[in-house]
Amino acid sequence: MIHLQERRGSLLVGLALLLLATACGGSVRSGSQGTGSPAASATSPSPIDGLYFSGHSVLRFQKGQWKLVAQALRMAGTIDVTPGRLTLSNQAFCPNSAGTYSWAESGKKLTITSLSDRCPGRDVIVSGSWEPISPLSAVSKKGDQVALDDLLFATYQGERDVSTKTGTEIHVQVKAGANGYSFSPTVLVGAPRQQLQLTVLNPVGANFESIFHDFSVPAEGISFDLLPGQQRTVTVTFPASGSISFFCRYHAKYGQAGELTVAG
Ligand SMILES: [Cu+2]
Repeated sequence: MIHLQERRGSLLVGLALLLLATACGGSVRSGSQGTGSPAASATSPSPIDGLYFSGHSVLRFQKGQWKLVAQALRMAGTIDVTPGRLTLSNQAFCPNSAGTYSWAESGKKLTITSLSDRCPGRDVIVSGSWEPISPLSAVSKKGDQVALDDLLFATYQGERDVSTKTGTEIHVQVKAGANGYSFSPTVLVGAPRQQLQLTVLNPVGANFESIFHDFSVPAEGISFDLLPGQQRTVTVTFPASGSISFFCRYHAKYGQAGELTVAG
């Protein structure tokens, strides 16, 4: 179920991460990066505005802004789009290094090709074929690959309203078949600032592959491994509004991610 293309994508992303870290003279941070200072004109929609998925990364163009999430790497800045030409600029890592690309649409597929980019490694991640991906929504179905609020991607396995509960259980699992890596459920819906005793279980049995996983909530400093059959209970706190993501740090690149979200 781990396709060759996914492995190649992971290697490319890893290489780009290394290049970017080297260029910046520091480590690659997992936190959200600034979006720079958008120009006054950088607020209008472009013909390629939308959410795209490469198989390992999610890219969003929206009203003059771009944001790309590839595993732990988050990049964002402003875009200028003209027919066939795309310019990325004002990225926090590379504030003075614009990248110029050509773009073409075929059906719903967007192909981006690097022409010139002085930000080392960025062209490796941005260039290629991008398919549309839907954001997580009320119409998401089990098995769908969806983009979470923070642009991690996840294989959706349902949501659970825990707003009146003190605790619940979630599985970090690999089921046989395509898109087998997931959390079940993928979304926990709670009340603002609610605390929840969350038991994370790595299930074993005929329907699951027995491998070890991790449970990470970077926003809350949580990260621990789980051997097959092991479980651990941890207190998580819902945000005041919106969502925070959790994922398995080993398999987020295969869609093993989810979110704690506050309704409304
Ligand atoms: Cu995992």
